[in-house]
Amino acid sequence: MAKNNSQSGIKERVALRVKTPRKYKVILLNDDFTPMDFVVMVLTQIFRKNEAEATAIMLEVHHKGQGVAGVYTLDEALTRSNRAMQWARDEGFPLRVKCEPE
Ligand code: TYC
Repeated sequence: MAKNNSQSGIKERVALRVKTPRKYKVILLNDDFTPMDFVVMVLTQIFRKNEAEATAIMLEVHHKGQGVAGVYTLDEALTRSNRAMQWARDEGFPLRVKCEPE
């Protein structure tokens, strides 16, 4: 494939991407209102963590401001973060979740 920009090599990166789809981190953000046990439930039920992993991630978010709930394809990352935020909204909690490339 011809290269149209020798500085960035965009075409080479596009070609690689076809073989290795980009993964996305789902990141939980801290707030002062969402209960700790609810965040642990989100991590166990939506992000399939065990109780110990979920508690460790929740505490990391609580103490450091954010933490990674999991790494997924874009579709999986968006679906899980939307489910987490919708569940929180349904319960009246302001939990925020963001997705970013790994
Ligand atoms: N800071 C919250 C509290 O003290 C707990 C919390 C943890 C909230 C993680 C959001 O993503 C979060 N109840």
